[in-house]
Amino acid sequence: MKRKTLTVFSIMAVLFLATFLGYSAVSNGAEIPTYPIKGKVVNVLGIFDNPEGALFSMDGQYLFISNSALHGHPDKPFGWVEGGGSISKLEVGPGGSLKLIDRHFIKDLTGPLGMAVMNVGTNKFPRGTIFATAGSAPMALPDGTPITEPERHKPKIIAFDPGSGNILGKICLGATSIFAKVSGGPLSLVNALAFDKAGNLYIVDTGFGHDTYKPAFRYVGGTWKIPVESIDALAEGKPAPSRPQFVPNPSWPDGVEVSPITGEVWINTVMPPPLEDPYKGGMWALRAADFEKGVQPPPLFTGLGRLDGLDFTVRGTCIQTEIGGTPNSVVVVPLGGRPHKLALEPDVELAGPADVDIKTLADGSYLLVVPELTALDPTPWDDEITVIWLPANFDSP
Ligand SMILES: [Ca+2]
Ligand SMILES: [Ca+2]
Ligand SMILES: [Ca+2]
Repeated sequence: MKRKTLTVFSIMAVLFLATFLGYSAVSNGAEIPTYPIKGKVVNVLGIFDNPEGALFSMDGQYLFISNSALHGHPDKPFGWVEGGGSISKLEVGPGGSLKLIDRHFIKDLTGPLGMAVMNVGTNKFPRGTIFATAGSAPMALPDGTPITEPERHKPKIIAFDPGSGNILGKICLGATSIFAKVSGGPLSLVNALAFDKAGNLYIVDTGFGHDTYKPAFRYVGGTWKIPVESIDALAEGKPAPSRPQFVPNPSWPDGVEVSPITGEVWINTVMPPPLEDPYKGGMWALRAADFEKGVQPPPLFTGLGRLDGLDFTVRGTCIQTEIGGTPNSVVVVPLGGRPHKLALEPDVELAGPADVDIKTLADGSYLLVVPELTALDPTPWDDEITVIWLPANFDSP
């Protein structure tokens, strides 16, 4: 199985290598126990371009993969190719088999990353509409040249019909948006999305790349909550009936997901080298009161390395990825429990595990999809996703 050597989210390969050695003692998680149940690798599909996000449709019949389209020049600064990204649509078969429907189902995006399914309908968006992040910093030309004009920075959320691919609306997160008024600057690297049961939308902004622009814009990273009653108005460029709420997090948050059991909004941090994260890869659980106050509670866990996307099983087990380890890993946090590493069978190497998604099968077992961002890999359209099957007793071994 072909695997890549440079797999991570770094500004420059040299900085990465210099920093990597220093972090590995923390992030390889020697002290993190192995989860008692293994994940069975049932499919590896290498037809993507730096896949960052995976998302099943609401009915589980289709899988969407965001091709983040990093440029492939390790000697140049990290950057998403402006307009080079896309979202692929696949049909999900029995046992985790996948059939490509359309590699460029949604196209001409810049740095599409995390996605989420809207689970309640609004006037504008039917239930099942897919929301995806786009327009993130730092941007580059296909040859890796950084894009430095701030007016080209257009962070946004797009909403599309999973059947037709029609774009149903966009929420602007840029310099003229309500978000910039609330936090003090536009969103920078819009990394992941999640909905809670009521349909409120959560966004994490990693806060990486804003200083590529000349001049750099003012930036404050963290977690956003868009109240459900404001989604349609924001997508129509109208004043929101309820303002977006913001909880700053200076530690480069990457993933967000809502626990189906506790309703807590979990986020994690990725610590992109050479930046310093005081928590060295932390996890937080935010509640409604935290968003009302705009203050982050103490972390649940720290020192987990460079965490990327996360998801929950329907029974409340959190599954996330760690993208800076030797090797990279999948991290399991049982409901009310401590982090563990997931052993895989066969023991494949993950080439940059990013924003995962989980589908529950009819017998209660799960399919976990791990897209593998292969940063600064010079060959597009051969990057992999790995599909992992987890048995029905996975949550209660
Ligand atoms: Ca991510
Ligand atoms: Ca996710
Ligand atoms: Ca490649």
